[in-house]
Amino acid sequence: MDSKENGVDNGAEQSGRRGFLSKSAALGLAGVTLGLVACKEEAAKGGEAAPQKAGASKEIAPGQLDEYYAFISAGHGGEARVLGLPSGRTLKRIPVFNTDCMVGWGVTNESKAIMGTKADGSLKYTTGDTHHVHGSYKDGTYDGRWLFVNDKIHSRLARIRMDTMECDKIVELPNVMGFHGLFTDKCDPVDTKINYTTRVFCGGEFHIPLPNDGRDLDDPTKWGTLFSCVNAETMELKWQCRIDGNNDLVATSYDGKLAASNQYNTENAADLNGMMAAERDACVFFNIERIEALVKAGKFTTIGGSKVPVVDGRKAANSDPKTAVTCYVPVGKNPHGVNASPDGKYFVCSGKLSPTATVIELKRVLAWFNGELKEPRDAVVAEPEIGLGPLHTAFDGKGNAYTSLFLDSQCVKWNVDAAIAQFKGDKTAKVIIEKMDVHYQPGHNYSSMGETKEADGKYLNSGNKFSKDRFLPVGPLHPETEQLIDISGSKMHLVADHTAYSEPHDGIIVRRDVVKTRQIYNMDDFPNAVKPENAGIERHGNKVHVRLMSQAPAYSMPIIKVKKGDEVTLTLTNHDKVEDLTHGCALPTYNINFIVNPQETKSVTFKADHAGAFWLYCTHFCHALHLEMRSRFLVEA
Ligand code: K7E
Ligand code: CUA
Ligand code: CA
Repeated sequence: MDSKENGVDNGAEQSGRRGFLSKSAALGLAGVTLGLVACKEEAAKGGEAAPQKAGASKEIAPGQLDEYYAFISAGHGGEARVLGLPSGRTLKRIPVFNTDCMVGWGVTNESKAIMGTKADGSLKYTTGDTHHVHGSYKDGTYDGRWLFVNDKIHSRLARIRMDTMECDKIVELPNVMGFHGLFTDKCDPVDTKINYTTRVFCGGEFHIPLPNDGRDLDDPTKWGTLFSCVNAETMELKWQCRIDGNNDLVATSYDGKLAASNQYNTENAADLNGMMAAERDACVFFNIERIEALVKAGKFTTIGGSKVPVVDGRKAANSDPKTAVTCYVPVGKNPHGVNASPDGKYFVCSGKLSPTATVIELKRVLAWFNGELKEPRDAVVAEPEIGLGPLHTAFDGKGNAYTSLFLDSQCVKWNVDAAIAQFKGDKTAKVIIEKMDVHYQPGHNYSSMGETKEADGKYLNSGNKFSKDRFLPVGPLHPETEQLIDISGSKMHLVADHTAYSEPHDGIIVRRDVVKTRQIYNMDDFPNAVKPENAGIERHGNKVHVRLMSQAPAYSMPIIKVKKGDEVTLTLTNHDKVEDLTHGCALPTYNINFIVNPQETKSVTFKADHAGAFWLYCTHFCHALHLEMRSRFLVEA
């Protein structure tokens, strides 16, 4: 077996690849690297020295189940994905903002109603760009109820039920463009009995005219960005807060009092050079209790046709800390990423164009809001130099942070307490514990249960933006890599490379016992369920309702007859009760294909605009007589 075959890189080959990579990165990012401050940290290249076992101890043998679920975004594929970890097996792809003909997402009436339609019934959008997936919380950890995921393109928030792992609601944010960062709250800021998620915070990244109706096109200085709060239960907008600068990622505190977003464009600039002008940018904190008090007191405006209350969080309106709703804490240049430590004490903001991570103590931010801290910057308790191009930070629950270094193609493990001691002047503090090479150019990383109080320090996933030659080539576009790193011991070690089809951003790793899925649906949850008493064909003028049932290996009607020109609604209820006994329903030349799971009902509406005989058939293998499961759909001329 050569070195490549057993998945272990030899050093020479690896350094060759890395050399090529760093050269291409420097070229591609010429403008950006100019802005980089040299990193003084001369940490050893821990990764090459670290033992890279082939992962035998982590192998999930056939028939064995994984320890964790990973719920990840699929970037501009528009869906969410479910993996088993540590195996990296893809368990499910959940269509959200994309269309998917396997399940019929974007095909059925039910999915179209969730996705949103135009007046003619066609889909309003068929594209999406998911970046962030976060779960709902109870008592500081996942409650297994919901996942939330953003669409950056059309500024939509979607909710996924974790029991069925299907999207059940989507809302479009008004007066926002480039909805990027997203995080659920973990507690109510006032009522501590509400120790579970009731809000979802959404950061708007791009400045736009407010409202965006053709005004101010030539004057970007008048444009603005909003931070939005959505009711997690109803998925309706609660309020928005207008800010100076922009929002990027979002984090929330465990006590529910604070949410924050890192800002790389405090300059309010409209071009690249302008956005890199300032030496420092900021992390903007939102005082949730005060914002909601203003809304309650009617101290808000609205924008354009939107009725959503908009509170003013700009600096000019918030100079007095005791009444301010926002606090802008200066951090390193053009930061990317803000993450909450599992002990509830700190947010960490990475520098991106500064080789630093900024540690902000939440207690001090609250002190600033009480008028007890002189400057917002005084909330910073550490700012270690950790490497080039720091982006996102994960935690192990043992006091260590793991930050992805995009330009260095590394993951750096550092100690938060040591960083704080160093910031206070302790020159002996050993902040950097280990640097490990990842392949290559990591974006997000995330650890097992790392965004909860139950962070267990077992696994870290590094979502790498380039795989280069880690995998067989598949044409000009390569798959990306998800690298699973065992962080349970004193040294990190690489457990596995998983491919990720373009392109991975954020995700969460959830203990499997948290997730409780349904075995079958409940027929009564579908008001349009077809039962023996209403099955058949009903006609009102040229509107025809075909009510069909499935039970392996047959549909309830062998012949379905309609007339050319009819508007046909076909509703199908699956009467099979056995777990996983799903049927499909495809209608050739009519562009219809969807599935119905056990006890589930779906419907489609279409115009029977061409005559002929069409075999309506089952697409999902269900029975020995699956191929025979078909009915004649006859359209009379
Ligand atoms: Cu990919 Cu979270 Cu959109 Cu960073 S963001 S990588
Ligand atoms: Cu029913 Cu295949
Ligand atoms: Ca900037």
